[in-house]
This record gives sequence, C-alpha cells and structure tokens, in this order.
Amino acid sequence: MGKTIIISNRLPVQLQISNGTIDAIPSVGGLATGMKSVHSGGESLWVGWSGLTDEETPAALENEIDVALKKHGCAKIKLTEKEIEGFYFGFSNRTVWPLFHYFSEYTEFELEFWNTYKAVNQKFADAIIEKSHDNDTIWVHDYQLMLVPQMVREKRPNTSIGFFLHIPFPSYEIFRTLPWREEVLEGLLGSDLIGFHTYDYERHFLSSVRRLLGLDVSFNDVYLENRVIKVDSFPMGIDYKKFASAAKKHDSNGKDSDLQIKLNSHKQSAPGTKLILSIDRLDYSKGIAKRINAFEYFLNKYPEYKEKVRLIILAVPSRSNVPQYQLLKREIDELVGRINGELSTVNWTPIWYFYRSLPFENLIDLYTSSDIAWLTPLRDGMNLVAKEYIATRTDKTGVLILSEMAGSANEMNEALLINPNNFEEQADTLKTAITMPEEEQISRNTFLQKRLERYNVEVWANEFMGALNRKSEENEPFISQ
Ligand code: GDG
Repeated sequence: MGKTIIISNRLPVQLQISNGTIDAIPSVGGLATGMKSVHSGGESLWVGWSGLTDEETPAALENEIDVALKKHGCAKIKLTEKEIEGFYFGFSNRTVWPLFHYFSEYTEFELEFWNTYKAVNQKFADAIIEKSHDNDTIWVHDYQLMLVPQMVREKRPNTSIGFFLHIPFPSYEIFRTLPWREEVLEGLLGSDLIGFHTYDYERHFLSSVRRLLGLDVSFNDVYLENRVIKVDSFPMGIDYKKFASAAKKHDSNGKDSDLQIKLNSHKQSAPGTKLILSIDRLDYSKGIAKRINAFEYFLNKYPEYKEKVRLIILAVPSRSNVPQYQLLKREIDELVGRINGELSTVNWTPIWYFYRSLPFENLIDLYTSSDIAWLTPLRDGMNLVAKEYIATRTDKTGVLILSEMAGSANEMNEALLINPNNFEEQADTLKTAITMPEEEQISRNTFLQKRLERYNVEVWANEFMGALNRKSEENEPFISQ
C-alpha cells in the first residue's frame, strides 16, 4: 500500500514572508477546514499552490519555503501571475464557478482562460506524476482541477485516482452551454471514483455524461472500454468534536475576547434581544445582498421586532480581483449603510457588519452567542457553516434557518428550510425562529447534533477512500488484461 496524495488548488497553509522569515498560516475555507483532520492524521502528501506567485517568491528563499511546507506534509506547485490570472481568476472563477452555481449571466467563455486552465492542470498533473508511484492513491479536489484525473491517468494507467467536487454539478441544460463541455467530462472520467455532495449533483453529472459523450451509464457506473467508473454522493461533514469542544471550553474558561465582551454587553443592555448570525465568504452565490433586503422586509412586515433583533453579518473577503465580487462588495456596503442609516435609533443598530476573516475563537464566540443562524445561499455545494453552528450549541438551543439551495439542507431537515428568493416566507420564518419555544429548539437540535456527530469529516474522508480502494480493486482485472 502506497501513500495518499491529496491535490487541491490551494495548500492548507498560507505562506507569509517578512524580514526573511517564513510563516505558514492555516487557510480559511471549506476544504482546508474539512480535510485538516485527515491530512494531519496519516502518511500523506498534499500538493497545491502556496498562494505566492513566482514573482512574489524571493529566489533566495525557495529552499526555505520547501522546508517550511514539508513540515506540514505539503509540496508546492509554482505558478506565475499570468497563470493565476487565467486559470484561477479566469476559467475557475469567471467561467466554472458562476456556471456551476447557475449564474449564467456572470459566466464568461474566454478561449484564453480555457487554454491557461488546461496548461495549469497539466502542470499539476506533471507534478503528481513525478511525486507518485503506481501503488499510491491520488485524491484530486474540486473545480479548479477537473482535467487532472485524465492527465495523470495517461501516464499512470494503474494508479488509483479519486475526484471530489465541492461545488454543485449543474443540470445538463446549464452544463451543455460550456464550449469545452466534452473535455471537462473526459478529464473527470480519468478517475476511478467521482464524488459529489448530493445525489442530485451525481444525477446531473451522469445525465451529462450520457447525453454529451453517449457513454453507457448503469445506476451509478459509467462504462468505458477498459474501465468502469463509479459515481457516488458523499455529503461532507465537519470536525464535530473540534467545534463542540471549543464551544464547551468557551463556556467554562471565563476569559472573554473583546468580541465576546461586546456580545455580552449587548445582551445585558438589551435583555431579550435576539442575535441573528450569518457567516459566508463574500460571494454572490451566498445570497448576502438578498438576505439584507429580506431583513429589511421582515422589519417592515413585523415592526414590533425593531430594537428587538440584530443581524450580524460576517463576510469573509474572497476573490476580490474578480469584478463581480467588487460590485457585490459595493452593493453590500451600500445596503448596510442605507438600512442602518434609516432604521438605527440611539439604542439600536439593526446590522453589525464585519468584512474580514476572524480567528477561530471569535467564530466560536459568534456561533455560541447567536440565537439564530440565518444562511441563505442561492446555490451552495454543501455549506459547512450550517453544520458548525449546530455543533457549537452545547445546551442544544438555537435555531437554524437554512436555504433549500444548500447541499446541507438534504441532511438537515430539522432546520427551518426556506427559499432564499421568497421574502414573505423568510419574514414569517424569522418570526417563527424568534418565538420558537426552547423545548422545540432542543428537540430539533438533538437530532441534528446526533447526525452531525456520526457523519463527521473523518467518516466522510474514510468513506470516500474506502470506496476508492474498492473501485480500484474491481478495475484491476481490466488493467491486467
Ligand atoms: C466550498 C463550497 C462546501 C468562514 N469564515 C471564517 C471561517 N470560516 C470557515 C467556516 C467554514 C468555512 O470557512 C466555509 O465553508 P462553507 O462550506 O460554508 O463555504 P465555502 O468556503 O464556499 O466552501 C461549499 C465547501 O467548499 C466544502 O466542500 O460546503 O458549498 O462552496 O468551515 O468555519 N473560519 C475562520 N474565520 C472566519 O472568519 N477561522
């Protein structure tokens, strides 16, 4: 049995160079957070981009950087500014991301983006071919690297390759609009196992494979001439223990952060006021601007809740080089400014808005202090924040309002599920959440917590790896023929 090689666009650490010294700082984001426990647990190598372009990397520090990364079980792919522009900000985030999240109007089909995406995928594939042996297991992550499985397969026909997509796979009617749709499907089919968060994404993928490539598909198997590829759903979990025990420690240690002091003083000065929390990367797929509009709608429909509720928005900066994200940032700034300007009183600001990434401890402060979590993505592969909020509710109180368009809604039926485009429904649901009796909150969260604890991120990774190993064994007879 060889080693496991994890491959993703970004490494799970971020390099910072100051005064000739190098710091490796853990990254924010679903994948980094989710895979951490898997990567630190066993014998594995994580290959990805370090976050610094070639132009930003001092040649004299190349070796030190490699040593610093090696300590974290990581190896870097070198990318130039131009490559990042076309591959990451271009094809990944101006073509695939909007298209796969059903934002066709934001999707750009640029040949140059596509050519750079292909070239960079080849770079990743070449690095893996160089660092791996035939008996290693390769796990490729996400939409930036959809061509890698096929590229690796060409040189290493016997290696076990798995691919997991962290974002939705769209319906055939959307996917077919991509000019390079066949190449993307063929790239993915280089894998032995292709995983999605939900059964719907899996079905959409199989439908595209059948209709665009004309391949035989039976249940969740795709038949090629010499291989059978398994397609399945693996809903990603969280590191439940980490969040639950951080919340327990937080309740008992008595040392409050500045943010916690502020949250406590809010509770003391306005007893009975409900805190409503939302946490997302600043991304149009997360429905932040619509949520703010829906909050205003709620306050107009139920004015008795003015001064009785406060919405906390934590928007984490993301992809600020992409024009659509800059526009969204401006829209949110203006909306928050206008609503706070119009509705604030001497004692009350309706919205607290943070545009930054907060340390983990502050995230726990927010989760544990908020009576309601309100997450309204217009499309979301999974949404881990919903799961993390529930995991931190040590006394089992708290209400989760969650968009039906998040993959996690499939497993979180006890949450209050809403359509993020329906303001009427959201206003009524906010009222239901605010007035929900404690016993009902506890009963709903008891079910949710049990499920999240059982299907944690370790189980997710093990189930994927187990299925990949079984699939590769099944494919062996084909290979030796
Ligand atoms: C993609 C898919 C899918 C957020 N703010 C801070 C912070 N976070 C952490 C959260 C959570 C993660 O970032 C966000 O994960 P999500 O799942 O909500 O969203 P994406 O980043 O869009 O992730 C998504 C995911 O991949 C996994 O497959 O669920 O659908 O879009 O873990 O805790 N962490 C810290 N400070 C912050 O300010 N420390």
